[in-house]
Amino acid sequence: MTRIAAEDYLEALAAHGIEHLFVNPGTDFAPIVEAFSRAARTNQPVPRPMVVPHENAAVAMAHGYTMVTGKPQAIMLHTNVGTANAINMLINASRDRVPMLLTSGRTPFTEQGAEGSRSAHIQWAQEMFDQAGMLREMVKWEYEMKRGDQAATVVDRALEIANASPQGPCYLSLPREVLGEVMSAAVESNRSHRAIPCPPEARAGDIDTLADWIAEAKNPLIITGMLGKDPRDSVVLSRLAERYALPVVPYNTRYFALSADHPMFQGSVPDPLLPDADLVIVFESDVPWLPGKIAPSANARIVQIGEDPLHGRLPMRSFPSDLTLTATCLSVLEALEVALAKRMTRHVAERSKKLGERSRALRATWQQEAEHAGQAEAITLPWLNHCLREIIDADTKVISEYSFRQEYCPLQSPGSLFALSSAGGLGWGLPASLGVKLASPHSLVLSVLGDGAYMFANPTACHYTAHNQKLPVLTIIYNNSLYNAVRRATLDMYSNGVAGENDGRFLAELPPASFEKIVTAHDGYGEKVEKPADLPGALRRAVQAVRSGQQALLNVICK
Ligand SMILES: Cc1ncc(C[n+]2csc(CCOP(=O)(O)OP(=O)(O)O)c2C)c(N)n1
Repeated sequence: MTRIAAEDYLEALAAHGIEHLFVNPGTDFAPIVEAFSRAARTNQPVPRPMVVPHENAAVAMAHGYTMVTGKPQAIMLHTNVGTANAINMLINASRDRVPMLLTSGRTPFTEQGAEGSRSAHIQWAQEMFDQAGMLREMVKWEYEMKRGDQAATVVDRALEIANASPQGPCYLSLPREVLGEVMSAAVESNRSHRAIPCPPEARAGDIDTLADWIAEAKNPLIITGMLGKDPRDSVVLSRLAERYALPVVPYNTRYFALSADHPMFQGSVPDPLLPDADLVIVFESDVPWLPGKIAPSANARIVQIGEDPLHGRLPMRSFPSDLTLTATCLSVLEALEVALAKRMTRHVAERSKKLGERSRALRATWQQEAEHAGQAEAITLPWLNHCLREIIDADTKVISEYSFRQEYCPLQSPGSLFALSSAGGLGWGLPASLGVKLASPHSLVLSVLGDGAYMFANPTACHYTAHNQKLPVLTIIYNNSLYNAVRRATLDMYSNGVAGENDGRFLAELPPASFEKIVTAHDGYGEKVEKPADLPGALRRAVQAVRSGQQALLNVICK
């Protein structure tokens, strides 16, 4: 049998360790279908294809999988229309630097005469002058495969760029004629001789400066954003924070940075500590505080650390920095441990006492809030989170689309928390939880989402995939019948305006729906919960369903 370029292409993906190709196919896929079929016949290693019936879900699944494994995955979508559907989740992955290979078919460029030329009406209207133009800003690199014999080298190039620091998505468009090109032999790749540059590490001199500043500081403060992407980050941070009494605020954290049980966990918002801090150390945070609301003291030393500490892909950002380190969190934390061990650190004992007391007081407040919430008429966020304590174990993975709060439900394990990208493209949590489950089949995987976020996720596509791919996840909807973030934004500007008279609810109200019924259409377990006292039992029943292999959803009606 003749060989086609799509076979080289799939084999190149497999050679890069890509285990899954999340696909949403179209008329452009014929050579890919043929190549998968041939591979199945010959037992040739290729990624496992998985049909996901919405493009955003496919990208978020890849995102979720990579957050757990660190390994980029590939997605293939249909021409411009399918690709357009995926851009919301691509923006999330791009801003949070999650490596992936996003690909789409390209409508055949020849109208007739070639193998793979146009054969359907849509193939004229689906052609664009610049298909990649709609997503170019959100990828590190993009290319259109021009010839069949490029199949291996374009994959090599895409993945070396996606994997190099700072990581991120790459895009490849795949014309049908090119994928279907008949090849005389398998194409060669020199990928084993193309070493990817190592992620950056800080210079020794900068580490010394930072260690000196920490040793002198009276009121240091650590703010983290993406720290914990490498789970080892949080292990070293935990040691360092305790040893040197360094308060930590994981602010809009995307990963588990520090347990809320740690005495140096000082809440999730920097505002109470920021004005008095004389040293602010920012680890991988695009927005370490909201400058319109709060600012560090003018005398404070500010340190910004990250693989791209200037966040060069953000058009505008002007946070101050007295020391800017282009380095991974882990390399800085490890180097600091060594450097600080050689220094006389002042103020540690007094700070340890002061912050320890503050942490105890905060934890008592959170506990009281939760207990109080348990007595209330309606379920609230503190109660929902507090009840999660009972079902979460060291191996549980929590996906948060804003609604999870460690304050009420401390986690303990590095790699146990994954939260929505700083870009805030809603509809991510549920499909990301499917990717996380795919990567960690033995863990309890639960997502906590708003009712708005749930609907953005194309729930039917996600529940359908959970069922068909045997990915039993637990979805918990914090259902306040509201776009509360929209309401808050209205009140921020117009609490004294006419909109404020209606509590900012205009355009933000979401009439309630029985979301628990949707999951049952996909053989899932669904329950609506309305009373605080009913929540623990409902969670237990849902976990039981999940443990028995059934996806589950709780529609938690909240105030
Ligand atoms: C794809 C997308 N569309 C719109 C928005 C704007 N937006 C931000 S928050 C929000 C409301 C979210 O509602 P919900 O998930 O119920 O959470 P709540 O704000 O009520 O806590 C919306 C619509 C967005 N971030 N992403």
